[in-house]
Amino acid sequence: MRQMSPLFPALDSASSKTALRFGDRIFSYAGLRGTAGVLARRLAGHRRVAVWALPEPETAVAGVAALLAGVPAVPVNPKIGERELAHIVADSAPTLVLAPRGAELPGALAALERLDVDAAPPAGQTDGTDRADRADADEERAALVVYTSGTTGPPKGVVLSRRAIARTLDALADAWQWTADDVVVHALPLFHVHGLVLGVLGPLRRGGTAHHLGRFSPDGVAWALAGGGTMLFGVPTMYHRLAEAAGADARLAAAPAGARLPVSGPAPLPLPDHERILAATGRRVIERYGMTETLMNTSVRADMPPSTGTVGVALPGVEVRLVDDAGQPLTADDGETVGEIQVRGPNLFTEYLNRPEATAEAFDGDWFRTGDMATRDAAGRYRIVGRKSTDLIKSGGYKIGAGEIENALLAHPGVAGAAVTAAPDPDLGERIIAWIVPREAASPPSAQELTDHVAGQLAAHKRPREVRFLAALPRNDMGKILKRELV
Ligand code: MCA
Ligand code: AMP
Repeated sequence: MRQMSPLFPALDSASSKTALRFGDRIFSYAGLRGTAGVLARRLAGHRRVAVWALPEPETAVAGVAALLAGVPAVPVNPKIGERELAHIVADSAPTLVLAPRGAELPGALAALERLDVDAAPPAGQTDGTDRADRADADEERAALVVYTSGTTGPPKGVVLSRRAIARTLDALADAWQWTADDVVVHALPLFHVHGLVLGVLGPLRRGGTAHHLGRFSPDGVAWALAGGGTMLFGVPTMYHRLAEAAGADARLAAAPAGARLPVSGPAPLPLPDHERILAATGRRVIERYGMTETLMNTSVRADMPPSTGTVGVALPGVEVRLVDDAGQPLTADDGETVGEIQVRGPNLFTEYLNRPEATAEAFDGDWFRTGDMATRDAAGRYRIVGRKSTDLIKSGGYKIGAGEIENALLAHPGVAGAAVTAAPDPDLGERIIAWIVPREAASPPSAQELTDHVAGQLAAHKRPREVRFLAALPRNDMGKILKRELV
């Protein structure tokens, strides 16, 4: 067993410095240590805990408590649909659910033992003797199980170790010159790596501050950056909306001037948005590239020349290579030769929960196959040009498997055939399009009904934004749907 130093050394300091800020609710390091420490003691002995991941400080407290206790946490999207929730609960088999006091839970979670997360520790329960971290924590121990969409079937649980989290955050600290003085502003969902690991655990590991806005709005971002925010984390849709708003309102444009580093991922930020933000705010957005399975692989560094349009260079400790169709490493660094990105390093996940075959398939030896296609230039910078699979859709910064939506649509009684594709979208990056063959041509279900059906079964962000009806889907001789002919 390899032990590691505490994940959050600053918790030990028990200082009055602000660790977390959610709207008006502020937690100092001392307060967080007390609250999370009390909770951590009550998690002992649990196999895995589900966390009802509302964009509230209780989610951060629950996550920190689980890490302190060494019990893996499964963050759950609070807007999740029934079918997806049933899958996640059955697959991850949590023995407990953590939720803010008073929050209502859907059936599959309500059936579990529940522990309310209080914003403040009950009086008298913090004796100050809790260390901020278990001294015996094994760095390979699972810390989080984060569900991510594949191209087919239900989401897979990605098991992330304490080591992967610590190493990725430390590599980012190096690339972004991220310190205890930084205040990270964001409004990201807390059931994915971006919002939870980078946006909450990241500032806590540095001993800095996470400022969550609860909900994204250009005004909210401008206000938080004018009030001391130094870094901004967002998905491209958020930067697009900021660019639009800043163009129309000089006050908004001036606000981010104090923020030294706006960071974007996990989808490409179009050049016009880069340029509009630079022109309006004088700040250059940098991009980083990661995946749930790999955490962060590459980034534009704070100390390198402008590299707009690239996702920067390999992070310290991460090995990145491009391979050709035959899986042979490419040596070209001409900025033109395209290969699949494979990565190796301490940032990688441990396994897909309960899916040994899927885990094995994801690797070429100890290299993880990302499925992302890219070029590399002489400066070692990667430019992502697309994905290997057309069945992976990136909308609003969420990775969404076409197959999962098709299965949900096919479960609707009015649907005889379904195919899901993506179309470019100026706001969402890609927009989900459902192609439907109705069971009764004369009385097809309405587009709204199908949209609501998907949102109810899966999650609102997986709903089609457009529904198109057809008499038949184009198929090849093998019966496989020819999506190329649809788009
Ligand atoms: C609409 N809504 C519905 C329906 N239609 N609800 C039920 N049924 C319907 N038919 C509701 C939604 O629930 C939501 O409610 C509201 O309408 C808007 O929906 P949404 O699609 O969420 O809004 P949007 O405007 O399209 O969202 C844009 C967004 C969002 C804010 C940018 O896409 C977002 O938060 N993206 C972040 C994704 C992210 O963090 N990705 C990182 C994961 P309400 O009004 O209550 O909200 S990837 C990752 O972690 C990797 C490792 C990485 O590299 O970072
Ligand atoms: P997810 O597993 O949901 O975290 O999505 C990871 C995927 O997002 C990667 O495999 C890439 O396809 C994509 N991605 C992440 N960051 C970027 C970026 N900066 N530019 C383009 N694509 C990105």
